[in-house]
Amino acid sequence: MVRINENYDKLASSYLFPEIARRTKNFSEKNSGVKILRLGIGNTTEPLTPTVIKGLKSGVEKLADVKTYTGYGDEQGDLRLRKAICELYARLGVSLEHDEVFVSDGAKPDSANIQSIFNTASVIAVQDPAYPVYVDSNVIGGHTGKANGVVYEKIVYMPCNEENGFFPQVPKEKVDLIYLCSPNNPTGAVATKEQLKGFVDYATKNKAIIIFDSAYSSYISDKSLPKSIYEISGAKDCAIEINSFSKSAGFTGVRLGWCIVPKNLIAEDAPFGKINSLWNRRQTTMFNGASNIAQEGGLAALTEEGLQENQGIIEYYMENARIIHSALSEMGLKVYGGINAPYLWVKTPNNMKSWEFFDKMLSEAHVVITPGSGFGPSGEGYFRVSAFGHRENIVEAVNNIKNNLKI
Ligand code: PL4
Repeated sequence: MVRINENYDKLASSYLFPEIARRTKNFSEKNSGVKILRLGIGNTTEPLTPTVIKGLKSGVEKLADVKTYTGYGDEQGDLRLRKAICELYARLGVSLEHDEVFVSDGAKPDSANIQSIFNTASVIAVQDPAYPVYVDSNVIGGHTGKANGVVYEKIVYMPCNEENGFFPQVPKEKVDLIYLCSPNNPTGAVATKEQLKGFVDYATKNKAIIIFDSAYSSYISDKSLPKSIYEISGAKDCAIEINSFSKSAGFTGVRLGWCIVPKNLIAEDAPFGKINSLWNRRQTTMFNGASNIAQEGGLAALTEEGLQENQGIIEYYMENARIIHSALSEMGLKVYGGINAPYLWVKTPNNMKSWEFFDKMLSEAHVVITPGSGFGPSGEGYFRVSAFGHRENIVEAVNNIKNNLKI
């Protein structure tokens, strides 16, 4: 008799974002005609830039001609794109080889799948709060024990709170796989070089590996802050980095990302090159390469013109962040993030529970936010506001909050 993967039954709750969608739909059905403004999911709204559109179109046109048509490409990605990604890192002073770059269909699948190349006995550490994919994928992959209330056995939660500026201390115990995200979803905090160095030193000492999610690195404007963990010396020996075109170039629907797996990485039973070859084996077996059209768009996004145009869109979203930041602060709320990141992390008024506040915000201001507790136990009592959105919707949402939210 066939049996299911019982790890799915360990999952403590439904995936955060569909749950938000379910509650919003429910409200909408009961309040027809009410305009709902969505600052919940971090979803891009502004059109792709002319250079990117030109790149995508050239990808389509190549497919229309027998001389330039391509079918399956390399599972690891188009060599031109892998080299362009290496050049992007070279601007940060980071030297990578193209076979350390794996092009993918986004940071979410990579951050969910990467656990599969590590032993199920590995002890996982996550920032708390964190993008829920890290925890849920490890639950499904059998790396955790069962849920104990809102936490899972065998996961080490590294609290990120006001006291530590929303960046954790290195774990006291020995852990094997450490997920870090900077700029952080959901808190908007950005790790300094010194903070990352602490984790690189810990990983080196404990033969641990850091999974560094830098999906929002292009939102860092403070030049002293690292955009890649490889800016820290020693990181190529102990860190995998995941990034994406979703937030840097508006590819949330186009789908394109990458994962850097340095050959230098080692594990207890994996000498030089082995972890890189395991990820290569995983990808060649379970992934058939990113869309060739999307990759032409990605190549265009990484040209000088593409980068410059997208910088304009990033600044547009960051102006949204400033508008939200100043409005919520003026209301007396405690607002964090939103300076080098497109998310604002806000303390709920009167210590309200996150989901309770979600319902209040929706019913009084008709604005969808993301409840902090959906990102982990330390997120309780906070909510996240996304700065992605058309300016007029952001302004309308902020006015609704100022005029109608009773706090
Ligand atoms: C909604 C830290 C958003 N349905 O688009 P990708 O796959 O290249 O990147 C996904 C991703 C990866 N890493 C981090 C992220 O924050 C995200 C996107 N997160 C959010 O609102 O938190 C979109 C979420 C999507 C989901 O379920 O993940």
